[in-house]
Amino acid sequence: TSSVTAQKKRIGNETAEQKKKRMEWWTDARFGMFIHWGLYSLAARHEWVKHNEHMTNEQYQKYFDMYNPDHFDPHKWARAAKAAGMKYAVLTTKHHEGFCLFDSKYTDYKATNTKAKRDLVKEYVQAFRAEGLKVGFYYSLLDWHHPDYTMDDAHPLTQVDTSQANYDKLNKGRDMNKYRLYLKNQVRELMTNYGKIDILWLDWSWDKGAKHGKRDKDWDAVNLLKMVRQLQPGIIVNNRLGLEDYSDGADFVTPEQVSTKELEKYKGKTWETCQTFSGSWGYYRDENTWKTHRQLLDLLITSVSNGGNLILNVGPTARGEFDYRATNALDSLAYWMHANDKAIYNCTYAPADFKVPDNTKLTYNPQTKRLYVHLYEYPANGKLELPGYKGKVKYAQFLNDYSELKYESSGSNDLTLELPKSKPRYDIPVVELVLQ
Ligand code: FHN
Repeated sequence: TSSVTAQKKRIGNETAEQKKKRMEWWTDARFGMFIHWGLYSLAARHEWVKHNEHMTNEQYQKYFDMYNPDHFDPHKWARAAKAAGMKYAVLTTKHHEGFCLFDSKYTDYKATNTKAKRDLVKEYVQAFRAEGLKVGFYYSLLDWHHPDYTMDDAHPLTQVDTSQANYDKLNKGRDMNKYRLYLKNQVRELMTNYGKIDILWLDWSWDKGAKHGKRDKDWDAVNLLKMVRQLQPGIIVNNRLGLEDYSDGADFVTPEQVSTKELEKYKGKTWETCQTFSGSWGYYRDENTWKTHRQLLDLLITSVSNGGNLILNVGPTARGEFDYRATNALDSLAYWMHANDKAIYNCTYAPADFKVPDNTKLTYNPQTKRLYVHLYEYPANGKLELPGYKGKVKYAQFLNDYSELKYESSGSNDLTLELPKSKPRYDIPVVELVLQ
């Protein structure tokens, strides 16, 4: 059938079963940390600051000259991610600004040539592996610094004058073939020089029809992916190379900054939603649109209750630290995950025959046959109605302290769970049901 053909078309001819096995750790992990860190962290007003303020390379050079992350300690980052229950991390090795956090031999625009004089990617890999986390690399396909990257609709220099004449003037002397080779060489370095890499998060390609947008042919995407999979056979790759469907070798789709309601559309696919604590991915000093603890919990629970992953972003400061807002958010997640991580790891959406009780969301562990009822609202009358659950449950408890919860049948097919008057001290407490 066409899906088998498409499957066969996959790079390396991997079968669906083999792909499932390769991705098992990722699917079970459910929760990761995104880290956006670069020269834009000094500007401290969004990782697109070069675009937003139409800066030339010369105008942006001051951040390179000032870059000196004297408080950078990736072990602290790794410990914070681990405590928050994150099982993997993805660090920007190069964002659109073109600055490389790794010691690439193909450019001088790199951290080892700044006052840092360090291969920050190497230290990140070592620290996160030491804490038992899986390591991923984000790599920007776009490059607003490279002299051969031809103009697109996001390049800082095309924002004031979007005429074709300006594009042509700016592109004079630029050779996209040279940039394509640079891109391939750097991805090869990343896939070769840092040991086993678990995730490659490439970013991004325009939708079809964009006037000056770039897609798969610009990146030589199929050959790039072939090289990646040859160098790192177990690696998991996202879907932003501008290729079509899964047959291109992409492993998961990446709904970005979408609402929890929107996440319901992805049930049944292989997906990870990428989200920020605030609006910006890079450190933004004056941003005050920070998600509450409950909003972050809701993102995590809703992702898993629809069979997907959440990767939550931190934008470290130019000194290499998580600021107090990120630390507070991570600490609150750590408190909740310490008690309730069984309702996240190895979980997915509930079997269809379990109705969702009012003001709750469900996650389910198919291996242990445990159903988790996330109490978004705590019933004032101390009773949790479980419609149609009669005969399906053999034990109930709070997950946070394994304290038994009694229940009785309250109608032909329903159960009523007796809850204590005082709500457990979690923003969203979790009831664990052991199924028959
Ligand atoms: O333009 C980037 C953005 O800065 C950020 O890196 C996000 C993360 O998914 N990706 C692009 C926007 O989709």
